[in-house]
Amino acid sequence: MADILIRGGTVVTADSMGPTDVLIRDGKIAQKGTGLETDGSIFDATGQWVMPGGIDTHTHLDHPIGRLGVRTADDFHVGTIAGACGGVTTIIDFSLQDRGESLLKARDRRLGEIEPNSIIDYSFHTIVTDVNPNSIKEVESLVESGFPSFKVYMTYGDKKVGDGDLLLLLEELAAKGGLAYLHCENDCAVTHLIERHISRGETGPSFHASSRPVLVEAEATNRAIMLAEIAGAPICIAHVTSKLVAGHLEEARGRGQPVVGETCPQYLVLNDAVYDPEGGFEVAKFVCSPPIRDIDQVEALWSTVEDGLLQQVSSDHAPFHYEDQKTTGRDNFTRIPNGLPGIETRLPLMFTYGVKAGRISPSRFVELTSTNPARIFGMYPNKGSLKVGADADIVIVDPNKEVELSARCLHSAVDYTPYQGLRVSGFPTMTFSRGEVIVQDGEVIAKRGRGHLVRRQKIDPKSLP
Ligand code: DUC
Ligand code: ZN
Ligand code: ZN
Repeated sequence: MADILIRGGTVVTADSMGPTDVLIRDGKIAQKGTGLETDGSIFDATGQWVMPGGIDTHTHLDHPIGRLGVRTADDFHVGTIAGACGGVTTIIDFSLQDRGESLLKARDRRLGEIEPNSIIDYSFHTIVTDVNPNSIKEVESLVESGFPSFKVYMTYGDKKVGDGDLLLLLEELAAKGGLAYLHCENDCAVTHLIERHISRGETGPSFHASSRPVLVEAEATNRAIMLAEIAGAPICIAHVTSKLVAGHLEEARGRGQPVVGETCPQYLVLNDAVYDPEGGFEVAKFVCSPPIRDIDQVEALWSTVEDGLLQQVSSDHAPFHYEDQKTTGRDNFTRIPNGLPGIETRLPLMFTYGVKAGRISPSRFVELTSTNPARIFGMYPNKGSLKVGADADIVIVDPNKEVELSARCLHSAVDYTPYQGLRVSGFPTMTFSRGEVIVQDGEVIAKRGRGHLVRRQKIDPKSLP
């Protein structure tokens, strides 16, 4: 493969920003400096920012929701195209263990689904729904074969793992170099609040939010942290929505516990006005768990992103069509599939509402959306950095190019965007994956199935950001 030179741009990494040329050889970063030359191809990045490709560690592509008999609207081809167009070069999606199923078998089934389809690099977290002696035994093989992270739902019907089983799993993860990635909501409280709404005939989509208040999330998060401390296990708390919850993480980190947290753009850019009953059933477009919080919580959450209390921003991309999927819950909000599309808009939203709004620095933006995700989940520095020798996963962004968001301009199969009409910058003009141009000026030029599996390192609790 001929060398590629990205010339004249401003390189932004998690720790610096400045004018730098980047030379790519054989899919890797070969050299950085000023005044570099090549006989190969040259891309002029004058006036643009050159950054490590985005890493989205929380996507649900082609994800089955058994209870409702639906799958998310994007398969691994469409979903990774949407990701690449939004500057994402690596995803970590999920393999879901059916009850009684081997974790390894669930992982292999998912690999068979993604391999022929993904245009970007990928890995999976293993969702453990059934903690039994065999699942515990399989933890070591998964960690050793490059799959060191394990997702646990503390709520969600038959996917829920109870405290005793969670503790067993955490102990095994601590012993074998794994990390738990936790969805924290108190299942008893959610069930109780849902039943109360339904018994009163309160079945519209707005009641989704009041059945899952912040306290439900805060209680489960605190419990997860305490169980992790008992087990001595490192954990990552998924989709933190409020400062109260982030405060539990802060206390634990203050005690030296290896705990990290993520939030998502929907909790920073939207607020609970989206649940106004005046919106009728269209409110269902914003039904996700945990739900979107009120404006005061949103402002407070920004402060946790600014001052380093939370370590990563992922999308929790879980797209469901409005017309024939969200509408499953027209008569009962508990039957609305939970989730929002976001893989393609994560970087532009964080760029616009974070960097351009002056809330976070360009380096912090890279840290939250690429470098820390790589560090937390065992891929750094080969991913999430522009160090010499790392994979040349690069996005080039024109910071001044604005786009008005609409479902039509995005690449997900879903029929709406929660961000309709917002004007954002931060879409890439070019996305490189291992030195190959996969998107240029909005045109996708990647072969289906070109993505590689990323085998990840064991988790060293001391190296968590
Ligand atoms: N909540 C989740 O936990 N996952 C998918 C989407 C959602 O809303
Ligand atoms: Zn979740
Ligand atoms: Zn999720």
